[in-house]
Amino acid sequence: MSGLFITLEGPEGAGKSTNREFIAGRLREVGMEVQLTREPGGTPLAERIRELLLAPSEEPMAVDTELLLMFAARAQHIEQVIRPALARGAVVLCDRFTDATYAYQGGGRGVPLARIAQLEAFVQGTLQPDLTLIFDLPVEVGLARAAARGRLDRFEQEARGFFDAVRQAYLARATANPRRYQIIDASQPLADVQAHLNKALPQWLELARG
Ligand code: T5A
Repeated sequence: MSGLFITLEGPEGAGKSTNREFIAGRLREVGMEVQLTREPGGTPLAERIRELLLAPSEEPMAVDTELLLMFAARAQHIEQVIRPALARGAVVLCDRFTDATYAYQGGGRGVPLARIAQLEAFVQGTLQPDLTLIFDLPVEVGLARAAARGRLDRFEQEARGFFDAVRQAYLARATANPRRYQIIDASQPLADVQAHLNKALPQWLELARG
């Protein structure tokens, strides 16, 4: 594979979607082909799985069901979108990927990390992001931003402690592998976040290309 696989991560309302567009713009300006995508989702079938995952429902979703649906959607997304885009040399810019599973299902729901690692190996083989940007901010700031948009999805309805655990899980992964992760202070005004991205992006891309 000759492309570059970049993932955007972080707790709720961190600004991933907003900054995904910004980063895509910068990369296209320098002539790169960018495949914008997201998880759960990214293909019509995976987007249907996303709907199942996010819709509030009277029947509680078992933790293992949630975990397996995340990886089912991911398997479809990898085969239909991610691998073909990387094979043609594109930059894949993906809003959430397996780090979110470690953070939400691992940190938030308490799924043993070894179980997630088994599914990760099964579904991804050796596929891993080259660069992961973690948009980090205090939980209450992110939840306020998400709430300002209106109706909350199934995850956004979780208790505060869940999101604290999600945030800590992301930070622990970044600390354990500083080469792949860059942490961005997403509590700053958007203009400051984007000025930082603009400045640091060329250097991060160079690092990611190894
Ligand atoms: N999930 C996902 C799992 O549990 N396991 C997994 O394996 C995967 C892949 C859906 C959910 O699925 C879970 C995690 C999620 O709960 P999602 O829809 O991608 O995933 O996640 P959300 O976090 O819900 O997406 P959001 O849209 O809420 O967050 P974003 O994309 O980080 O934030 P964004 O860009 O939409 O911004 C939110 C608001 O804040 C404003 C924006 O204008 C927008 O209104 N904003 C700022 N305001 C002030 N200052 C800034 N710096 C701002 N940046 C953005």
